[in-house]
Amino acid sequence: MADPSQLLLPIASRGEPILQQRAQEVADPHDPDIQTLIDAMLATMLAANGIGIAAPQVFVSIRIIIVASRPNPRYPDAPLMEPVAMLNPEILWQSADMVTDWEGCLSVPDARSPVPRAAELRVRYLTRYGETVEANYEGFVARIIQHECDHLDGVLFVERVENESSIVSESVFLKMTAA
Ligand code: K3U
Ligand code: ZN
Repeated sequence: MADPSQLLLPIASRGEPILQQRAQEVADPHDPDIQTLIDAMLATMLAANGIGIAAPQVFVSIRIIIVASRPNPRYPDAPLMEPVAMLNPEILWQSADMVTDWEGCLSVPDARSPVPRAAELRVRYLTRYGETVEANYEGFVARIIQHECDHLDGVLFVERVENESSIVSESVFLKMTAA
């Protein structure tokens, strides 16, 4: 078995041009390079304590995201799910109903902000095995999907905030959200 530490990839930080570009479609999910990339994205996300990741964040401009909700202090009721790799995800529908809640990003260290997102959505994607899936999501998982799909279109969460002054450091975020 490969050493998992060999799969860790560098994470692009805000300012890298790749984070501002539209990523290309995956042509062939069965390509061994695509399978290796998915495994490396998963290992990198877990090592960074993330709950999602998009390929441009690891310097690959291709349309793959991983969504991996789990309960956490800010979202204790978030569903625990096996990480799902979504290839060429398309948001087919999203609710007009918006919810504003806190987000962070592995590519924007030490920044948190409330971000308005659609409460529900329907997404179509290819699995890593090449099967087409359509599914509805709501709440925190819908938020992660929108955040990660934005990365595929070169958009960071800080560009979605309603008021720049609402962007705060991790330490201020922890104080503001302490019970
Ligand atoms: O905000 C983060 C977090 C981690 C564990 C529990 C709760 C929150 C870390 S940042 C994160 O995981 C991003 C992943 C990124 F940067 F690759 F896109 C995903 C995300 C976090 C919060 C809201 C929406 C999306
Ligand atoms: Zn992000």
